[in-house]
Amino acid sequence: MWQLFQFPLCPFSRKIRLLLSEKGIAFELVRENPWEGRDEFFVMNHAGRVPVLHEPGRGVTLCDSRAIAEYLEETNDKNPMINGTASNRAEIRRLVALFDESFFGQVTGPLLEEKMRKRLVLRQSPDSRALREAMKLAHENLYYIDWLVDTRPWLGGARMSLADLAAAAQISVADYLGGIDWNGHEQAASWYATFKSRPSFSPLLADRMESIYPAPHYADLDFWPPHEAAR
Ligand SMILES: N[C@@H](CCC(=O)N[C@@H](CS)C(=O)NCC(=O)O)C(=O)O
Repeated sequence: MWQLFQFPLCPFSRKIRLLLSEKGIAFELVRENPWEGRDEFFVMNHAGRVPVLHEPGRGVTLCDSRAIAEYLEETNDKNPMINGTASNRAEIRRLVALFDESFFGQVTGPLLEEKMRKRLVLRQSPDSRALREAMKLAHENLYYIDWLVDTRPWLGGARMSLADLAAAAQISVADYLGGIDWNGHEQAASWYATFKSRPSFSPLLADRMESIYPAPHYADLDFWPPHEAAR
């Protein structure tokens, strides 16, 4: 069986978890904290990063979430996630790059640094200015998702695709860390609510990172519209 080396708040690993589930591919999670720099892990992935997808029986080791996603698409026909015409597929890949690079660089990465790495690894307090900046940039990214949802059924086009999985993976981590304010983002929130209720998503919502507690609405399927009491 496939083994996915990951830790609960890694958005790139979450994207692969969603993809494996949507494709109905069996896998087990193996906990890896890349910051511990385990020698055996560096042998698997010279970059020392998760996710790594490993099949011990066949001796296959795949590194980097985009390489892994392409491999799974090429080797499994069920539920294609880089789908449609060549232009559609280019659009899906553009959005995956946008969420993996810009959203991660502006929002998820800084939130993980301030709220997870500083706490668990560096034993430092978060920098409130960096947190405010990440939340401000989260709003700007959510405005773009609002626009995408207004113009097409799914983020990448007519069908659900890897673009949705990449976006939902990043947002779910940012949301866990309290970095998402859904107010003013009705379209993005309704897209995320639909996504949140998919069976592939429930293991992510149940997952917890030790010592780091999720925002109160994180696992709530009815988080939108906000309840009266929470307004
Ligand atoms: N481009 C890589 C990024 C993976 C990545 O940045 N993983 C982070 C955790 S979310 C990591 O392992 N960081 C450890 C490090 O950079 O040393 C991918 O898509 O897989």
